Amino acid sequence: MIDFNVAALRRIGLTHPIAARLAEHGDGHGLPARVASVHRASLVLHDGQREWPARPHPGLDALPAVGDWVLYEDDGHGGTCVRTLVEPVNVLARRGADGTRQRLAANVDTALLVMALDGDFNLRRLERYLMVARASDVAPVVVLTKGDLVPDADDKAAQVGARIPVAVPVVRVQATAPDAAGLLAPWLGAGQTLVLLGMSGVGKSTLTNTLTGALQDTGGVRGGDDRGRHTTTARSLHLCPDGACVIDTPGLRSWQPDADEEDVGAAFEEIGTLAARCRFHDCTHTSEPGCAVREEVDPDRLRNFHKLLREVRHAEQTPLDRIAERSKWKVLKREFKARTKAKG
Ligand SMILES: Nc1nc2c(ncn2[C@@H]2O[C@H](COP(=O)(O)OP(=O)(O)OP(=O)(O)O)[C@@H](O)[C@H]2O)c(=O)[nH]1
Ligand SMILES: [Mg+2]
Ligand SMILES: [Zn+2]
Repeated sequence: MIDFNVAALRRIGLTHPIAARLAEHGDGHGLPARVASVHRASLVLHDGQREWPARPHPGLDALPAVGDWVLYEDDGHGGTCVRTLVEPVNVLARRGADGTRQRLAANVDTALLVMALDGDFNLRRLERYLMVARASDVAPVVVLTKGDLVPDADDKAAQVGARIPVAVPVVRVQATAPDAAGLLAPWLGAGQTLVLLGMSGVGKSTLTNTLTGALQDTGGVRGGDDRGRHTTTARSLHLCPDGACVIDTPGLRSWQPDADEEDVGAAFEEIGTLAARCRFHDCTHTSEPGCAVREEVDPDRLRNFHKLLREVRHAEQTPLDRIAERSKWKVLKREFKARTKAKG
């Protein structure tokens, strides 16, 4: 069995399931560490005592993400090589434009979904983030920042409360103010791992600095609009004084969810429940009479539900399915053309 310093690894978020998985790698090859940051193809590891660079072995199935647990070895040239990726408890991921899965962060307990109450405010996007957290089995907490900058902060916060499931906690912070740590204390217990997700400029790095004492760059916001400048360029893990780990991430420009229909259903649970009261058992909640969903659910939320459902159905198709579908369309189009020609 691998010999490891449990006390030091706890400091960087070692949990029981991960300790058990580390113990299973009993062949004595490699020492455990956590991925503290990822820069293109190079990694920074942390073992609870020190941080140092490493490179992933080309034979790894997937490039480790920040938060992953790995086993490392000396590469024989004075460097460190990561040969084993310990199976994570959960992974936050997204799909690239080509359908490939990109791992964003692993072994996370809580996702702080950060949204600013200024121009960044967007309930549909928040619903999308909530669905991804749900799909990855990560507990979401909505964090609303920049309330100090706008006159209608209370009104917007109330809209959030009215729109998302009551079970999801919503916390309002000023990311620069020290009391942010107190407001988020329920999720900052020792050994907890949190990830901050949200658009560029909403205050993720500012909040990371406030919670951990880190000195990460934070951005000014471009004049004219409220969009950030993409100040943060890599995902990185930081330690809080009370023992939690916080992963800061760059703002996501687009987030194609790595989710399926079931995840959408789970994130919009009340729609499934209400559907039992629709007049038609196969009601699509679009135009049918006697639809209980349309009666109860915010119309914009329902539109977003349908949109996300379409998206995941599309993403679920493998590239081969897509090719088959495209050629089917081509055939139909050709037939259609032939028919209109025949008519004319
Ligand atoms: N007044 C006020 N300013 C804030 C708040 N949160 C963040 N800011 C400011 O907003 C700007 C952007 O904050 P960052 O922390 O860099 O944003 P980010 O989410 O890390 O952005 P990216 O790294 O680009 O993804 C900085 O100038 C912060 O000082 C807040 O709650 N109130
Ligand atoms: Mg940042
Ligand atoms: Zn219906």
